[in-house]
Amino acid sequence: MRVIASFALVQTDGNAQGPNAMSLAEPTARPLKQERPRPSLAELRRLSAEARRLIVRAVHTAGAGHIGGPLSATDLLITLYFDTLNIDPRRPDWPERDRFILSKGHSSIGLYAVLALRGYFPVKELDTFDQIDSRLQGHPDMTRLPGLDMSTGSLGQGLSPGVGMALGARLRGLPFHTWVMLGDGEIQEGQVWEAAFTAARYNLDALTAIVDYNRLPQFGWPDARGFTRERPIDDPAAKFAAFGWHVLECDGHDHAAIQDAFSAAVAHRGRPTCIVAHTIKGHGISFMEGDFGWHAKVPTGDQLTEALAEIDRRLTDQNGEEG
Ligand SMILES: Cc1ncc(C[n+]2csc(CCOP(=O)(O)OP(=O)(O)O)c2C)c(N)n1
Ligand SMILES: [Mg+2]
Repeated sequence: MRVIASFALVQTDGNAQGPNAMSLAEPTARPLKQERPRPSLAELRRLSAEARRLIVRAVHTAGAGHIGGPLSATDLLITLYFDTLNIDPRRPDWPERDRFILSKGHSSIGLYAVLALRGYFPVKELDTFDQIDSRLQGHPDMTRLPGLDMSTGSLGQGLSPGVGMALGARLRGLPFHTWVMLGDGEIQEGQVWEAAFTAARYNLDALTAIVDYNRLPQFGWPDARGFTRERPIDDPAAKFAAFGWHVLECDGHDHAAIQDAFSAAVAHRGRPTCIVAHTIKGHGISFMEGDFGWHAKVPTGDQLTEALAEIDRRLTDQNGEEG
């Protein structure tokens, strides 16, 4: 797959050591990776395909749930949990673990599929998604499911606790990195920008925001003729840069490009990083791709069969191109 913008590094004049620098301990050392072999790109692609299968099945079984957003975030989540995060599924409360907040909490089934594949709970439990007594609620509930670092679902709120976690790590001298995934529709919420301002003010370089830039919210974007998909929120990269963040852009479906962006974010010193990941809503299933009608629609039995077949076909094609 093509890298959309291989590290269009947006330079800003952010004054990393300026007068607003927090008089706390120096930014902490980076975490040591857990002893675990790095997955190959083929393995990451296989895992993404498996996660997509689990997502469409779970939404079909539940008869409810969001689907387009989880599918646009799948490759980012797989790369995070299988390659980047310093975590131990057997110890979800390990104090030094990297933190992840799915601020676009409606994409919970995407996160649950990845957590299950990573060993936080049995894959079979995905069958309980969105049921009343399930640990896998429609929006992530950290009081029910170990492995979640924040409860989310009310859009706009996830970056603020991310800032708190990054500040907490610095105050306590803990070496973890905090990651927050935001939706592009979500960043219309003012609280996101209060948190963005604060993160830059305190030079929180152990904080990374990922914007899942699929250019679609729930209903498209309003205009004089009704709703349209033509006018996404423009240039989130420039907006985060203007707030003093270090900004990267990558193709959010190219695991190698994602790995590079994540490594560059962790390595960057002095400012928080925002990764604008260019994605496609509903990615992996042609009849869902780029259609806001699939924001939260349940596939019929026939559509499920078609979707699963296409996921398999695309994986075979990718492997063929590779081999
Ligand atoms: C405060 C708040 N307002 C409205 C909603 C309803 N809602 C859920 S998802 C969504 C659209 C989100 O779009 P985007 O952030 O682009 O997410 P994605 O495209 O990744 O699904 C809306 C309006 C909500 N969950 N929280
Ligand atoms: Mg969106």
